[in-house]
Amino acid sequence: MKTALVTGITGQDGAYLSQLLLGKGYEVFGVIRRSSHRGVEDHRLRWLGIADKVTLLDGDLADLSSLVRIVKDVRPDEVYNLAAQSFVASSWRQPILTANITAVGVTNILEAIRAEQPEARFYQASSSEMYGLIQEPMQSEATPFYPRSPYAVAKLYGHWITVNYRESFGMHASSGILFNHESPLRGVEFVTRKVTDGVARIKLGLAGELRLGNVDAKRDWGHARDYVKAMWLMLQQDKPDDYVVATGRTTTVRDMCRIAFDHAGLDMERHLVIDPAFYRPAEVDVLLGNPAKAEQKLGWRPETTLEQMIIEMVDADLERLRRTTPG
Ligand code: NDP
Ligand code: GDR
Repeated sequence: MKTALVTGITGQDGAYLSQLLLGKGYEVFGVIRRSSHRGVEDHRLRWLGIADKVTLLDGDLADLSSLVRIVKDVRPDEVYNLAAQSFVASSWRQPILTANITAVGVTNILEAIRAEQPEARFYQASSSEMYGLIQEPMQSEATPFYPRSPYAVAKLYGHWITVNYRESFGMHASSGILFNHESPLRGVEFVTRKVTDGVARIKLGLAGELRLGNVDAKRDWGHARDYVKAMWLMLQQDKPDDYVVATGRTTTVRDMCRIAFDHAGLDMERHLVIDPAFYRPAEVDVLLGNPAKAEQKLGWRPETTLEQMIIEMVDADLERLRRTTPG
């Protein structure tokens, strides 16, 4: 039986990845912060019915000693580093925390592996946000980076330290440059889930409007359930490498939003309010990934369309609100 260690196991990707690994017969361990409210924070694992099938261990990406102890105890075959301060908008308000976790935290987990289990295979959750002010219409592994937020700057450090440990120490360290991926387990602060939750609330008479920022921004959106498969595939390769994971289709926030309103039978123009409070100090206007390398080398392909995903998310939010709203 193979053993996997997942940081960020209480997040969206951590939950889907754990489900995938358990299905493949792995023993799964996760790092959980003391500050996480376990009952609440493991709700994603419960939602997938796997909360009692994984082992959660106290640790923090900012605390090297906790990571050394965990790697020593677990002796993982594979380590997936998904933990981060992952919300771009918060990174301007908490730039130093973002750097400590999303950037330096990557070196902490790499050092723990190097010290205790150097043969473990390592996955780093890199991001399309690293492209930022891109110069090319489609971004691939060869596209230069130009980060536009403290989050993206921190992810760029995490990306390059992963490449550096691979080249310096011969570690099996791979980096997935993942474009936006969503699901019913997405945090409600991110735009797709904010939209599907908001549309469900309007449909049920719990809210009258949905306030968004820049609806002209374009993103390449896929489903998290599909994207965690690419993470696993990267660690099954003989050689570590970096891969773009994307759908190859980009859509405005406005058009994504329209899918949700249409599915609920609501008129978007009556409920959508543009609120400058949600504008960012610097924006990434458009992202569009070229997943050709992942398709050729990993045999990976996205399986869910944007329409299918948004409909799944609206239905899940309707179901959740009907269940939890009194009366
Ligand atoms: P989430 O925000 O849903 O999850 C983040 C996880 O990190 C949570 O489990 C959180 O724990 C944990 N975490 C935060 N700070 C610490 C810390 N100091 N020590 C230990 N754990 C910590 O993110 P996603 O699942 O969406 O994303 C997973 C990774 O992929 C992130 O690194 C993200 O930046 C990156 N990424 C995501 C993309 C996407 O579209 N989803 C695209 C590209 C990259 P807690 O529950 O305690 O808050
Ligand atoms: P992003 O995701 O910043 O791309 O980072 P998010 O869903 O937050 O924003 C996407 C785009 O929508 C615009 N937008 C709004 N965003 C939010 N959150 N709320 C709003 O009200 C709103 N209105 C418009 C944003 O300006 C932006 O252009 C996500 C995270 O998961 C990162 O961790 C990950 O690395 C990247 O995706 C790839």
